[in-house]
Amino acid sequence: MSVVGFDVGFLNCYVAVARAGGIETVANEYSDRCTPACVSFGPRNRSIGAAAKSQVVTNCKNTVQGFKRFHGRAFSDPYIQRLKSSLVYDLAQMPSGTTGIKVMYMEEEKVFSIEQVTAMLLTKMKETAEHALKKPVADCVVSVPCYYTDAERRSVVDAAQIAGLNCLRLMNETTAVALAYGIYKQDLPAPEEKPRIVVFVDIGHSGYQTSVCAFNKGKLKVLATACDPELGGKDFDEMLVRHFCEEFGKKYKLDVKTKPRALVRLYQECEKLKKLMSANSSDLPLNIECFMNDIDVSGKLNRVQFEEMCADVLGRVEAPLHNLMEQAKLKKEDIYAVEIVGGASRIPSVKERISRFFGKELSTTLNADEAVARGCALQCAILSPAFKVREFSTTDAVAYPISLKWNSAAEEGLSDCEVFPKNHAAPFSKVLTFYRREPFSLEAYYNTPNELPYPDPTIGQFVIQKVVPQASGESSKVKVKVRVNIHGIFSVSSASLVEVQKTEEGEEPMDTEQQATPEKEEEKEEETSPEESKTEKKSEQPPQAKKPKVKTKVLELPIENSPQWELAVDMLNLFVENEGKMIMQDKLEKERNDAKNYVEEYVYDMRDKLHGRLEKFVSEDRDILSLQLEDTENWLYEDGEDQPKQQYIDKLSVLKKLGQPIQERYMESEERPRAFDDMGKQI
Ligand code: ATP
Ligand code: K
Ligand code: MG
Repeated sequence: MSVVGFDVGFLNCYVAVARAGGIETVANEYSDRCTPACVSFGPRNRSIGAAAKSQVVTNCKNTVQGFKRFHGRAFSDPYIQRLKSSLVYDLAQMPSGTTGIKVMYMEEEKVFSIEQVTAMLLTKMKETAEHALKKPVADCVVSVPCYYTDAERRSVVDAAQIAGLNCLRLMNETTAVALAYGIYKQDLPAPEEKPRIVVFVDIGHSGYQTSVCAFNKGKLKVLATACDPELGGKDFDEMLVRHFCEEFGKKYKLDVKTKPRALVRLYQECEKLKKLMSANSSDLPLNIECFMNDIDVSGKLNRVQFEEMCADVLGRVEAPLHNLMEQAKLKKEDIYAVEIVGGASRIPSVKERISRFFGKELSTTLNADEAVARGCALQCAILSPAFKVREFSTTDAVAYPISLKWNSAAEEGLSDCEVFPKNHAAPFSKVLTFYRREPFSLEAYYNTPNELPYPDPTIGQFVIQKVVPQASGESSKVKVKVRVNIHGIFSVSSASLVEVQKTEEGEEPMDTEQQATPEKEEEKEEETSPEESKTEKKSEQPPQAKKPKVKTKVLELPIENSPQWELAVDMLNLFVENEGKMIMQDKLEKERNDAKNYVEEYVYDMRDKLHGRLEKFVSEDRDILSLQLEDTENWLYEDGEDQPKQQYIDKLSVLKKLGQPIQERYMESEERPRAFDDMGKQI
């Protein structure tokens, strides 16, 4: 059992693990706790994370970044089509209609689904966790933005599965932050007291998320969320890039947009400049050597100018805050604290606006970069039976209201019903009762299309199969359980038909309600009958002297599930298999490179020693070895540049065979005086 939290950011990813000492954010192989959300494809292998980031400029067409927003989206989505033109790498349509990424990998053109690309990133993060914990990792909690829809969430769950992970919960990023805040607080109000109300703000690279939560001892409840999925650090970078493109156009007559490499470099430099600007208000330089057409470029900017050019972006900071307070029906005086996290929350003018809105100082008690990952690891620890952690229950909120529509048996038309209003507690199950004679279908959809980041509000189709009338010919009572599960995903989780049987007088009726499937501890359940008023009333028993007792039997009904943009099982299995192959390929390539490096190291090391401490111990074999070393060096730069691993192993053993006797002679002479010393002591 592993306890791991993954913050899969748009730009930066973090891995937190639970160990005996508590929750810890762990570093990758470069001793960096931040792993860039970047995957690069090469002729022999993939590079992921920091190694990929270093290829953003040199291998720009095959290095993918910023793919978090492609989850659960059709390729034809206008949003994707708009983005496509601004990307350095290529997008393509998957056979299912979703978005894929087109790159050259292993010297072939390949299209990878977004689930595969995120799985690659998760593979890297999994390795980082495994390295830290020194054991295999499977169980984990993965973060997603709180504004993610069902299709996006399902896509991330699939990505985790492709990477061989068992995602115990997809956790909303702001909720993870709230958990990281609340679990250590010793002074929360008692359960029956008025809760402590805290606002959380996370501004990352791509998105702006806010939530307001109620805390009592041992629990937190998300009251409302409000977001701008398109406001983050990247929008500030965009403004800077636009500014310098214009300036360099005038000053140097360069059309930057025509050269992807130059553009990528400009983005990098602008991001650096933006960060520097958070700490300095004076003029700051931006210099890039050999930027385009061998021209060095330079410019400068100060914070006042920066804020001026970002006025529109900054103007969007307040709207979600208004929205949040309105939904929660709270006044500013009700807010105990405003906690901010996310890289872009460091921009002074962003902080200023949030602070002004609430009329209070902002709190930065949480680690702005690591809070999400830490919250996820805490949640994983709570869910894991193997780990003892303080009890803390987290109730999340439904982001978009969910409705069902169906063909009404009674009215010969479409009926609908909102099953989960906005901000309804989640996870949560509801049992709906229908009266039917035949199979019927339910369509789930988001009923506020304007709020969605999508053109299509469909969640999915669910067909309740094998429904038959009662023996008497009347409609059967069908109980349908719908739920928003622990990942925040809607589903029709079960359906059953209640069969009524008349029985002998005196026999005890069976208690059918007991057969309802037990729910998880945290999941609440509610029973409603959306059709009650519209459908036939339950047949009333005629007044009789002797009432026959009624026995009921519950039959489970099969459900055909077709969630929107679901990855087909055979595709998922294929992706799992392919990820395994690519991991193996990367491993083999690493071993091959290591073998080559060992040869190279031996050549340089031995040559040094032949002129140093080994000099006295070489005889006629010196020339042979020297010659071999030189030959090998030349070979490494020519034919030996790119050979199978075994070739390098063979080369190394040839060299070692020559070097070994010399080294032995040296060792012997080193040992000899020591041996005499030891004898001396013994006497
Ligand atoms: P998202 O949450 O949208 O998925 P993310 O989690 O990858 O994205 P973060 O790591 O929270 O994003 O933030 C990255 C952003 O914060 C980048 O735009 C980065 O330039 C910006 N940033 C980081 N430090 C500073 C700073 N000191 N001043 C200004 N911006 C900063
Ligand atoms: K992050
Ligand atoms: Mg983030």
